[in-house]
Amino acid sequence: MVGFIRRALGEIIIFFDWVFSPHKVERSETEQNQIEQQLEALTLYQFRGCPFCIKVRRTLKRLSLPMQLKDAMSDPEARNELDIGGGRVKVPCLRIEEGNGVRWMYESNDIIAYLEQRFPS
Ligand SMILES: N[C@@H](CCC(=O)N[C@@H](CS)C(=O)NCC(=O)O)C(=O)O
Repeated sequence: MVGFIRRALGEIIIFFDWVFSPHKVERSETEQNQIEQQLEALTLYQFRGCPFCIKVRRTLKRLSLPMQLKDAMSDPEARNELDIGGGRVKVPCLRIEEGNGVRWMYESNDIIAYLEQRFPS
């Protein structure tokens, strides 16, 4: 029953997210291509109906960041990667490949602050 209510709420939030979709930042083609190259080092682990994940996905949309998304609810491989790599199955989590390793960033507000600072609008 709790699961059903949670899923229903998730669908309602997804609907409102779709209705009130954020405006996208516009960049020159060159600038956008450079950003998309940098995005190859980033992956967002998330659940479709999780409100914190929807908040981060809205930021991705607003900042025009077509990042790879992995659904850690429906994709067992993604769930396992998150569990082993990040240390727990909690979403959203941003996987950041850096020069000397991989960083797993939890907490939607931290992820949003990181994206806004790295890809300013
Ligand atoms: N404060 C966290 C909350 C994230 C959160 O509660 N996510 C839920 C899904 S909506 C989750 O992953 N729960 C599993 C857990 O906490 O182990 C954020 O803002 O990212």
